[in-house]
Amino acid sequence: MECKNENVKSWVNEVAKKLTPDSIVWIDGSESENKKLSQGLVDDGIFIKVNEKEYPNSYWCVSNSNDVARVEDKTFICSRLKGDAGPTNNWVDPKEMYTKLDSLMAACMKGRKMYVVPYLMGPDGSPFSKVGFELTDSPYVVVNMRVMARIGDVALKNLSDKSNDFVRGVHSVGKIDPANRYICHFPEDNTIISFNSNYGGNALQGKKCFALRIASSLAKKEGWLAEHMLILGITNPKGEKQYVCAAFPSACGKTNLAMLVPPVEYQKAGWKVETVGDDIAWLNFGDDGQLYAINPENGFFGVAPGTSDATNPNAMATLRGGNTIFTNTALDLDTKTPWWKGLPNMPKKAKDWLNNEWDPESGTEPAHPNSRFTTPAAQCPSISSEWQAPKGVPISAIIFGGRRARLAPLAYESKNWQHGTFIGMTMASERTAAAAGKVGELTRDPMAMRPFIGYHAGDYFKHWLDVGKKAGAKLPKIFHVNWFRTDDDGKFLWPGFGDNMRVLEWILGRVDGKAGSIDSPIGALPRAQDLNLKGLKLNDSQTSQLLSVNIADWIEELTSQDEFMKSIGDKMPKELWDEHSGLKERLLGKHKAADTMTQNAAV
Ligand code: GTP
Ligand code: SPV
Ligand code: MN
Repeated sequence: MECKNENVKSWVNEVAKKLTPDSIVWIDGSESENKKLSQGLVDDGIFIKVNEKEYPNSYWCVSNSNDVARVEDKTFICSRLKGDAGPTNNWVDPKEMYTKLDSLMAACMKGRKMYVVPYLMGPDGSPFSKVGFELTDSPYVVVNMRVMARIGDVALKNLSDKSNDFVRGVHSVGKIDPANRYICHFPEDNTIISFNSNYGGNALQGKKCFALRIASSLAKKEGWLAEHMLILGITNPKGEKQYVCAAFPSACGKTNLAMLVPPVEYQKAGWKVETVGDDIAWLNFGDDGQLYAINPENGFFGVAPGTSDATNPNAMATLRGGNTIFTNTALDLDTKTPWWKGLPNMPKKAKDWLNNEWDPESGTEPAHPNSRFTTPAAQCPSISSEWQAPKGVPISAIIFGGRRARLAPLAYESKNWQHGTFIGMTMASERTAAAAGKVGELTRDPMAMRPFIGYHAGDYFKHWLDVGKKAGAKLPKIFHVNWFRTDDDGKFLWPGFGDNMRVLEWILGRVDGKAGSIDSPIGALPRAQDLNLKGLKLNDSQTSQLLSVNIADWIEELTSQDEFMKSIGDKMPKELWDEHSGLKERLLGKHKAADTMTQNAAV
């Protein structure tokens, strides 16, 4: 299908004039085109075809060793006013950034092809879907985009000939030079330019650049939400189906929760879990006042380490379905299969993610902690029949959560939308390998969106509050969970993965008004008797640690919350300061009243 949109064509020519590729290749998204591109990557020694029996039509590759994760310090929101980017974003004046990039990128595609990738974020024909174009010199990006977004003709079909309503994206791998790496967003021009990275969220522009940063800014203007959330459907034994969204920071369990396999007793009782999305949700109000979520993506760009038949069999089955790209895992040279920690059968002979021969005796990890698989969502055995529903799925609950070794209990419920917004805004989590930086360090990560809010964070919080004030809105209940609380030896207290179903059951029980709870200063907590813990090897002390609120720790937390809220400045909404004061009062009241420092919900 030929692109007839003059706005697109003239822009493509303009970019080509500056970047001077040898040729321009329009991507149609076809099978044969994909075969050719993948074979080209094999011929260039970039892709290795893996074992056809284990993973049909799948490839293994490594990135440059300096290019293994998102780079938040090289990510910019270039709005005209600095105040519109706010304190959580790096900002450069758009004129200055365009000039800088023009000079850095001049003729950068010389000797290369420029691929024009038309892509659609969201289901074909959905009123909420949006079109983007990524002009890239990376065939790796093209074949990954084909899995992660709906590319080629389907995108052109969703753009009318005269429309100017599309995201303009330019990407060049340059020389993969970290010193001149730039991931730039121009929200006022619906434009993305990324340079000198070929990895994940830096290079696959549909994902974090468009579907979160640019989309969050559009969502603010248009009255909807673009969020770093999985979408999940749960059917109870009565056959009633409900959907929930959950926002966890990068590498904190979204893909795993989205593909949850309920414990056997739950399956026998008739519970069923289905996947709608594993990373991003676009939420729009329906005519009935409910929030409906679509998954703008078409595939999963999932964390490999820790993924196995024991933890996430649905992800493993998706990979075995083939058509998968493995980036920065190890490669078992005897079996020609990708390998990472968590999989059985440690290789005897393997290449590591640096493309070197790996010595199994060395004690080193052969896969990078942020190694990933790119795999089609449609192949997932748990994919919901509604995953491409044009109007989305109605959301009954929103769950926030992070990695907190000590502070946050297994689960708690907010009092209302405003309090829930406060709980999301005050989220914090220990840093993972998904972004450059020190792993393990506690970082404040409001709504799991700190790296992805495309405008002023204070305005973003206000937008959340405004969504809650919409006339006639039937809002989902808001919860917080923490799968990552540890004991004194640093071991996870909660078994996690499939057993997270037990917490989901409590959450749905709260939505239906059937499950019990006890009030605490931070929200309503499940008591041991409110959760189905049958079959778990948890002793009373472990259960009480999981379900308790340590008042002294929470009083300490107030200081860090306060610092973060102040860092947002005058735009931090007053309602959220009121919530903060309310929490403080409740905690200090408890502190005085209690004989013990710990409010133990388990007893
Ligand atoms: P991004 O793709 O970066 O946004 O990550 P994500 O939020 O989808 O995280 P993912 O589900 O890929 O999980 C990241 C890591 O956390 C993996 O190594 C998982 O094995 C581990 N993990 C996921 N769920 C749980 C859980 O319930 N308990 C424990 N202990 N670990 C978990
Ligand atoms: C994340 O970091 O949240 C991811 C991976 O989902 S990336 O696409 O690299 O952003
Ligand atoms: Mn993510």
